[in-house]
Order: sequence, then structure tokens, then C-alpha cells
Amino acid sequence: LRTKIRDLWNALLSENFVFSFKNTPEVVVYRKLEALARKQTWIRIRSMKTTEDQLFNTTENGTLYEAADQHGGARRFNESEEIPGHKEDLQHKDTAAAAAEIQQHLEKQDNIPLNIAITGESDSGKSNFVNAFRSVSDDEEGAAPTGVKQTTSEVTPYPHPNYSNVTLWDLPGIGTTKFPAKKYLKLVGFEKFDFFIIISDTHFRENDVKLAQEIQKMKKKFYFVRSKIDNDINAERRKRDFSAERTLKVIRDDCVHSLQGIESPRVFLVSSFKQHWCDFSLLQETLERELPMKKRDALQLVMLNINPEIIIKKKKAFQSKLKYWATLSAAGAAVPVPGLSANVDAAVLVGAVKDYVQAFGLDIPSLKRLSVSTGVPYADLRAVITSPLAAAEITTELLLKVMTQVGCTASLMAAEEVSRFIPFIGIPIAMGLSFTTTYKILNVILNQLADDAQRVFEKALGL
Ligand SMILES: Nc1nc2c(ncn2[C@@H]2O[C@H](COP(=O)(O)OP(=O)(O)OP(=O)(O)O)[C@@H](O)[C@H]2O)c(=O)[nH]1
Ligand SMILES: [Mg+2]
Repeated sequence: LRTKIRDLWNALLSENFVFSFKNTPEVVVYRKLEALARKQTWIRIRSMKTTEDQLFNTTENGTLYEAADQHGGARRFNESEEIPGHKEDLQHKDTAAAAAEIQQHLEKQDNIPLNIAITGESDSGKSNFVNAFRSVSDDEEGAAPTGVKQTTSEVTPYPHPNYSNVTLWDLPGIGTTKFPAKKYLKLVGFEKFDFFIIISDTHFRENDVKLAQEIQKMKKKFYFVRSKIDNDINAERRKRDFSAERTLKVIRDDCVHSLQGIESPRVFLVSSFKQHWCDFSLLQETLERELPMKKRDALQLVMLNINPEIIIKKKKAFQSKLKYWATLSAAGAAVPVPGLSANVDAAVLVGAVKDYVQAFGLDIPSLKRLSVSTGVPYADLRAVITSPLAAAEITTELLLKVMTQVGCTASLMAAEEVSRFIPFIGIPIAMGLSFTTTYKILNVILNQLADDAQRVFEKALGL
């Protein structure tokens, strides 16, 4: 049979079958129809994008805020949804333009800037908070310097190590000679900040109140953080009638009382050393909820995995991107070079999987930091992980190995390679297969990593 197929193939080539067939009237008509269909598809996609943008604007203006919120964000992709219709669309449209547009869309999403200002009196724990929020250890390269003597004397940006579009700004304390209270906001360049976090390690002072009032005048948001809660808990723990709830209530009431002049102040009790304690998680959720929709995605990815809800949110956000990755891979399949599609797929997949691992805190440095902050040995955290892609260096080789273990992937990949040689309809089929393969693989890997993240979280907290 193999010889016969080879003979047939040679015969087709020597007869120049493909090229002569290309010029028959039927094919000319088919091509015209195809061009027409492509145009129509683009018109549809453009109008969908316009509607999507309009919806975002309405949402940001607050009209759809509640409805979007109830369903975990208007753009969220339903978990049980079947592979969306992009596969069919792609078989008819200009693939290079589609790929470029999607790439642009993904880059735009990844580059939405989020600037968070951290301010408060000297020694209140600002720099430690900056590091904790960025999941960076205090002694790591790129960490904000911390210590008992005054260290923050300039406005210093600290981009998130994995998502450089998110920056925490370590601000010097208000009221120093260089940054007098009256000119403070102007001097630190308040316009660039999306919101302010005002930190104190005791009750709040007059300067903190004044600052909040000024921030309010500038129509920006602010949140109060009472830091070093672990110190208070540990000190009170020695007492015989110790109650954590009572201690926290006393601290909270004291802080709120010190914020006279601020309407319904919200104070979050936080420890930068024990982020699982108290209100760190609540603070993250509040910030996320109160941010404009487009900025939420940026914050969501950097949120610490200290709550099972956050892991689920991240998983959903990634699920909504699956179709874009799959489309990029399908565009790669349109290039009629054997083996190239697999390489494009691998590059697309490696990028996506690295994102998943980092966002879920399953890379080795994140796991080690979690081990230090929770006191659970690294080996114990590592032991509950099932995905070979977690706590490992993600290379193309490793990914290809994992891919072949995902049910039916190998046959899909083989079918894609073979189909591209079928004259005419081969490339669209290869694209469809490439879309399906990438979508399925990424979905399986994403689910596995999200499950691992949940298990690590439970282990770290001794649940
Ligand atoms: N126990 C405990 N100590 C903390 C915490 N956060 C900060 N500290 C300690 O408080 C001291 C000051 O912390 P920094 O983060 O450097 O404070 P800062 O506000 O940046 O100080 P300046 O830069 O001098 O204004 C350090 O000795 C930290 O170890 C915390 O959450 N818990
Ligand atoms: Mg500092």
C-alpha cells in the first residue's frame, strides 16, 4: 500500500496535477467564494470586537458592574463551554492578519499598567509590604531594602518580577523635610498611581488622615493597612485569656478611632511575614473588586495564592485566553512546512504554561518562599504536586514529553502533519487540528496545575 501511495503521489507531481487542477473554472469560482467568505468572517469578528469594547466601556462606567461581578467578570469564559467557534472562522480567514491581531490583543492585555503607591510613616513596614505583595523575599535581588533604620527616602518603583506591568511604588514617609506634608502628593507624582495604600504599625496619625483627605480630593482611592499584626498576636498570645479575635477587634477599633475625619474608613490588618493571616486576602479581593475592569486582570495575576478563590479566579482568567493561544497555533499550521507547526505550538505552549506555573506559585522560588513563610518543609509541599511541569524548568523537550501523555494528542498531531499534504483542503484541516490540539493540551495542563495549586495551598495551611 505504501508503494502504491508513493507511486500515486509521484504521478500527481509529475502530471503537475495540483497546478493544472488549480486553474479549472470550478476552482476559480471556489477561490472567489472563499475570498468572499473570508471578508464576511472579518466583518463579523470586527463587529464582535466593537461590541465587546462597548460593553467594557459601559462596564467601566458602572452600568453593568453588578451583573459582571456576579458572574466573575463579564469576559469570563464558562468552564464547561465547548471549544468555541474560532476554529471554523480561522479556516476561512487571512491567517497572518488573524495571528498578528491576536498577538497584539494578548500583548495589550499583558501590558495594562497598574501602579500602586505604598506610603506611611518611617519604619511602618512599607518596604516589607512591597516585597510581600510582589512575592519577593526581603534578601532577594530586586527586593526593596528593609530594616530598622530609615531606608526609604526616594520614590522608588518595584515592578513585579513576573508581570512588569504591575509596579509597587515604595514612597518615603510623609512629613520629612524633603517630602513635606503640604507638597507630598505633588512631589511623589500622584497622577500615575491607580490607588494608595497607607500603612501604619500603630494607630494612624494626623499626617495619614491629611494624606487620605488630599488623595480623596484628587479623586483617587486609598486603603489603610495596619501592619506587623504577627507582632501583636505573638505578644498577646502569652496572656492566659488570649483570644485572637478579641485582640484583632481592639486593634481595628483603635485604628478606626484614630481616623476621625475619614468617612467609614476601611482598615486591613496585615502581616507581611504571615500573609495567610488576617486581612491580606481580603485586601487583595477588595482592591480587585474596586479596580476598573481592565485593570482587574493585571491585579488578578499577581494576587498571592492565599485563598482558594484566588486560584479559581486565575484559572478562569487563563481559560478565557485559551482560544487565543489555540488560534495562534492554528495560524502556525497554515504555513505549509513539515514540522514547523509543532515548533510553533511548542513555543506558544511553553509561553502559556510558564504563565500558569508562575501565576499559581508553582515555580521553585515561589514554593521555597511559601515554605519559609508557612514553616511547612519544601519537600512536603513538593510531594503534593502531580504535574511534571510544576517545580521544574519548562523546556520544549519537557513539554513535548508531557504533550504525548495527554490522551489523543499524539494522534491529533500526527493527523495534522499528514493532512497538510492533502492538496487544497489539507491546510485548513491542519489548522483545525492544530487549534484543537493546542486547546485540549493547554486545558488539561491548566486544570492539572490549578489542582496542584489548591493542594499546595491546603498543605501549606495544614488543611
Ligand atoms: N513582625 C513584623 N515585622 C515587620 C513587618 N513588616 C516590617 N517589619 C519590620 O519593621 C521594620 C521596618 O520595616 P520596613 O519595611 O523597612 O519599613 P519602612 O516603612 O519601609 O521603613 P522606612 O523605609 O525607613 O520608612 C523592619 O525591621 C521589619 O523587619 C511585619 O509584617 N511583621
Ligand atoms: Mg522602606
